Amino acid sequence: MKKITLLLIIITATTHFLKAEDGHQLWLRHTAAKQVKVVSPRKSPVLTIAVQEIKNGWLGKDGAELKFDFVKDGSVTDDGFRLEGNKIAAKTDLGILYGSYELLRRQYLGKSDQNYASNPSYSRRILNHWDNLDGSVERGYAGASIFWRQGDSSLQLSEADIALYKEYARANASIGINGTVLNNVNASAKILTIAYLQKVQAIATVLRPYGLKVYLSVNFSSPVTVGKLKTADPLVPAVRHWWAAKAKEIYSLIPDFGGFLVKANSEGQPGPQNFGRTHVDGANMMADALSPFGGIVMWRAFVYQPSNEDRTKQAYNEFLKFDGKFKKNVIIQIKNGPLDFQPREPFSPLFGAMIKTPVMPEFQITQEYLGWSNHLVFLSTLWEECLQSDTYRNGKGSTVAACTDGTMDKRTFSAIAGVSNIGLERNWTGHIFAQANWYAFGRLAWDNKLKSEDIADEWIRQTFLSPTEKKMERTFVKPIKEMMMQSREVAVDYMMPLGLHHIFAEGHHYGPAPWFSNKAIRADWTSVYYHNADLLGVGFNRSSTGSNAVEQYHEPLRSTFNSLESCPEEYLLWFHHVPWTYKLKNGNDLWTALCYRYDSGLQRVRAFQRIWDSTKGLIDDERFRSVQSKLKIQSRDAQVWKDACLLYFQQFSKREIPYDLERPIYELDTLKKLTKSKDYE
Ligand code: BDP
Repeated sequence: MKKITLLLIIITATTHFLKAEDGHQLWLRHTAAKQVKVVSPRKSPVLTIAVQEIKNGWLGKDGAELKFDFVKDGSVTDDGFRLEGNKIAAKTDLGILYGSYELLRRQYLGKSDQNYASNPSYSRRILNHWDNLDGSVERGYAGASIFWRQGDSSLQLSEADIALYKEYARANASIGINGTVLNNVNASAKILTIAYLQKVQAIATVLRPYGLKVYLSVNFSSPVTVGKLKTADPLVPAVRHWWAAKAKEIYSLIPDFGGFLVKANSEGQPGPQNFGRTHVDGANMMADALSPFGGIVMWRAFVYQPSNEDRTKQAYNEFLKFDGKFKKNVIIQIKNGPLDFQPREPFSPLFGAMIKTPVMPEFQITQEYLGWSNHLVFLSTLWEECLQSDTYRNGKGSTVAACTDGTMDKRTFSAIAGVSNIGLERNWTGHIFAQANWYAFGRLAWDNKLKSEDIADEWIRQTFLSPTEKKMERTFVKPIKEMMMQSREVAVDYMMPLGLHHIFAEGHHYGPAPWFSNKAIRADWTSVYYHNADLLGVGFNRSSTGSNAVEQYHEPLRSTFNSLESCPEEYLLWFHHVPWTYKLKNGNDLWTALCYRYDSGLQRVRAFQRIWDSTKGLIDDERFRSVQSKLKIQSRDAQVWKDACLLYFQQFSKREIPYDLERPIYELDTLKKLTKSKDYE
């Protein structure tokens, strides 16, 4: 009998250990907490969570007393907080909760300073789930939707759902995310039917104590599809009335509902232009419906114009003319670059152009164009690069961060969105290192001045090390941090160096297809449209002699980008069609430089493999092996990228790949046959 019990204990302990290392715990590892007494002057569901978190994770003095203190002074704004010795001071309950997570983080990381204050950069820090109501996730690489996996068949939350949503909400709260859009921007109108709204209400109830507000993507045709009206024309009174009544219904179910996210007149989605109306007419109609309840409209700038105009100029052309015409509760949601979440783009000029209308950045956390959940790419550096780009809107220092977080215009209403990479996979994001991108988005949304290196450092320690661990500094933290910090640049090198963009395979966007062209579809959905390779050179001429996209940037950027000599090399082929023989700063001509970049990208992924293998035994085997096998895929893919792009462009440059570089190992014809994403498996 005794033996059996012992065996059971061992089995339970082992399975618990294994489960504990499958990545599900993210950056929130269980710790052996010390004793602490928490004193709160009031009670609320949010504060109950804060107390519990502190008790479960306290690593400060054993037997200490920690106080929550509600303050009114101006140093704390919004849901910000101040840590002072054994006190967390904040204005709101959520401020206390965010302060609690920060305090625990600092204890875990062994940061000894007693005083620390922090206020959020953006008032709304929102995840966008591109989750469809049938349970699939558009551009999702980590399994089915956590919200809609059963489709229509069950709109009730199970116990397992509730448990998962709590974990999800907790993870978000721990990094300051305070909103979530539960469905895809390519929205099904069904989301506004009562059966679905009741499910949204149930989800909102679970998320609320963690400070997470729910928002919905809505389909512009909903009044017709769901409401059985004859039109969705935003200026028709019956349509306006329908939206107002719908908003009222939503708020009766979810009093703190956040608002709508709208993709209109883009990629087949309906919008006001279907009725001869403008984006202003459409957005303002919804804004009127939501404003009595405090809701907002996030109207996306990702639109196309029905013209042959350079694709990257269209959002600016479409929206700038409406600056100042939107209602107060409308915010324009702009992707970081003017095209579409490419490995590298210059920032969207719209950030520095809209002056009277609030604008918000949209980042893509899910790696649609960056190797899905197979490639290790730390995106924080990409977002930091965008946020710190100077638009020169009001002269030097008008960064994208300052144009969007309200500081430049003294606005209190500001927002930032990240397209989620979360799915039902046990480790949430498919790749263990993709968790770092969820983490980094939250941290940057909270504080848009944080440095990616610090974010990586925090994430590594919380994800892989035990509290205040110091032994693995040289063997693990340093090399892994370096690898993360290089990873985006490495991906740019093996995919699209020197400003190349959108030379992906059609549709799935996983592998390379610079040869892709198709007269039957929009030219700006093909690769050849973007690289324009010919016998003279390669690149898109967006200078004043070409599409003149440079004119959308303020001086001195306009001139800097416009001239081949001053254009930063990382954007060279974005703004210029450059001769193969053109000499770059290091003396190499363009063709030679491209060859070295592609090769260096590949060689550095191989180096990542060596770095990772050298950490064997330092962390749990399960996560070690999972990352190890993903790196093998990344290494194979980088070879495919290098060979495909160099062999393809070589047909135009008519030059040899420098002989000191490793030779291609694939035939171009073989690579051209890889058309579906599963061909890469
Ligand atoms: C593109 C994606 C597509 C999205 C679209 C968008 O390929 O799946 O629906 O962006 O953001 O990048 O609306």
